[in-house]
Amino acid sequence: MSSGWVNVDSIRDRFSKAMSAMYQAEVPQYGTLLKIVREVNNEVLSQDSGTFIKQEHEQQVNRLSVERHGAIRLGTAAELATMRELFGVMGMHPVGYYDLSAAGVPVHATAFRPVTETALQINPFRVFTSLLRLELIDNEALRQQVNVILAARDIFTPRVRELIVINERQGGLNDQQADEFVREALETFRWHHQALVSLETYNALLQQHRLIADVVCFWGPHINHLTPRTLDIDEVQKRMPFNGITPKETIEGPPRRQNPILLRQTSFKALNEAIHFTDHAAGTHTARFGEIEQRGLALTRKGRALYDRLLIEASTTEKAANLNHQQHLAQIFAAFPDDLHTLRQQKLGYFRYRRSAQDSSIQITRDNLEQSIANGLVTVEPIVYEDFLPVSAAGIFQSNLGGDTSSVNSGNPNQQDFEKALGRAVIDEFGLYEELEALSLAKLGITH
Ligand code: OOG
Ligand code: NI
Repeated sequence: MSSGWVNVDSIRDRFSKAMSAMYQAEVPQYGTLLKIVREVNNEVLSQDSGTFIKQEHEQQVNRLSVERHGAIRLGTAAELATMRELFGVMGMHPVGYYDLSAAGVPVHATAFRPVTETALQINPFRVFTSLLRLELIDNEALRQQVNVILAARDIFTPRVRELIVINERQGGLNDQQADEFVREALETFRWHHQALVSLETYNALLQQHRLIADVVCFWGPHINHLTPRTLDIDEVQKRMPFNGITPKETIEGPPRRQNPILLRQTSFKALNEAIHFTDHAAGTHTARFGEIEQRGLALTRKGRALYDRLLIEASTTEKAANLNHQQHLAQIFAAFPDDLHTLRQQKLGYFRYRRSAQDSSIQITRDNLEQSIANGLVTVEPIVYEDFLPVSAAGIFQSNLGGDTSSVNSGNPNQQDFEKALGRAVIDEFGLYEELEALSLAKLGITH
């Protein structure tokens, strides 16, 4: 007998869909972007039937149609701790630590996301969640002012706080409570035309750092973008201008490859939106934008080290047009093997192993695994990267913050502080991919 509580994956699915509907209504360009992504994905899927492996084609196409990530920026440790509980109700857990201070953005972050294979398949909704690091701002008076402003706001509705407690006590939510939870949780992510401060304070904070103004001056951490996943990011980037959307110049991440790795991303510029300030002055604020992503193979630590090294090698201070940038990247990334066999042999990425439909009487062992792959008894498929990239994330931040980096120190990670604010340690992403790979081998009967 099931407990009568709604499955957490279903709550996340409802939430992610409600969020997408809200963002489409608030930011019409996001709806246009969804349309282009759907078109391009359908074209890729119809041209290349091998895009996803056959056994799971339907499931994966379904996952693709609901897949998106979002981002929010929080002001205080207490906000982050409650956010952890809120996402926890939906089966989203903090994975990874991202330090963006190196790129001049005074935040550190984690990604709340589902972690099991089944949960990811149902709806992989993730939220990149940053916490402002006031200690990196070299202005004591400003820090105090910000603390006072932030202490006076509550970004959560009283009812969502109650539902978090009810969920904890009951061990779940019933159908009606789940719907109510989704409605109430959504309030935290909504856009507010009404600021928390006067225009004068807003301008003062803006001058210190655009990011601080965005985090501090509003009633809540408005979702600042939602990002659908495309199977061909270069094609979507090309089509954006024909649909009235201006993308940022370069695509972040690795170059286009035969076998995509990690994550490629591009965004379009934020909207300029009318704001009412507490002194009744009218002004505008630029915060919300759109983004697309293409996901590829999850890399092992060794693969990731190679990626990081090549990325540094490719970095220049010159701003290049996307085409030149991509050509330059491609040259340097020629050093990164681009066939699945080599990627696997050199242990650069994680893979999922399965028995194919053929003769099932043969026992598969560690010793005959390669042979079984060679003769088609076992199929191998890349495990998709479910996380983010700090350098790319910094590029996305800067594309809509205007690259204002003046008042910030150089790179300065502090995972311990972040975890103290969060109230737990973040989950190590590599461990999760290792588990997925090991699980697939265990299903074949290979357990060590
Ligand atoms: C978050 C930027 C990072 C990504 O996809 O890398 C991000 C932000 O601008 O708040 O969303
Ligand atoms: Ni993003």
